[in-house]
Amino acid sequence: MNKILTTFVAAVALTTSSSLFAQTASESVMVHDAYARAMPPGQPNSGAFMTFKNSDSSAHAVVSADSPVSKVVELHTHIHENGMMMMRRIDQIDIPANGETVLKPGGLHVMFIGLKHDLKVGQKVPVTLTFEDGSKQDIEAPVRKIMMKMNKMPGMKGMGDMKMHKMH
Ligand SMILES: [Cu+2]
Repeated sequence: MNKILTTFVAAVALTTSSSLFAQTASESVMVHDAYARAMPPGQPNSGAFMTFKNSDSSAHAVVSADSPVSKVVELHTHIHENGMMMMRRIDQIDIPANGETVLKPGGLHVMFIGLKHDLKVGQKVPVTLTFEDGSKQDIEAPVRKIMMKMNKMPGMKGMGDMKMHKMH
């Protein structure tokens, strides 16, 4: 019995000290420069942006995001279609091996749909990211004002929808 225990302890020590054992995706991916977009009062939707840095020799992916700030949270990208810029829901955001993926306005983003309250500068939006292996990472995205040349993007469909859904 004692010998079995000793062997077990030795095996655990070996396992934890061995770099051969793969880390979870959430341990391999660092999240930098997270921020959420401040929106005028009454806007139902917003988004968060950040940079994922993967220190692993395997690719990883964020497969979902959650936040108490809105009813629904989705992973989105922007696509150009017939000269229009439109948002599309995607199943996952890939982060290449030893590489990075940047979420930014006009590109990949975490979409908050049905905000439960206005996002004001200075607030912090908690976001839980779930990776492809089921591991999770909690981050906080400070709310920032983002200047976008919306008037120069006539086909910014998502933004048009946001205005139509004004609540007051
Ligand atoms: Cu979106």
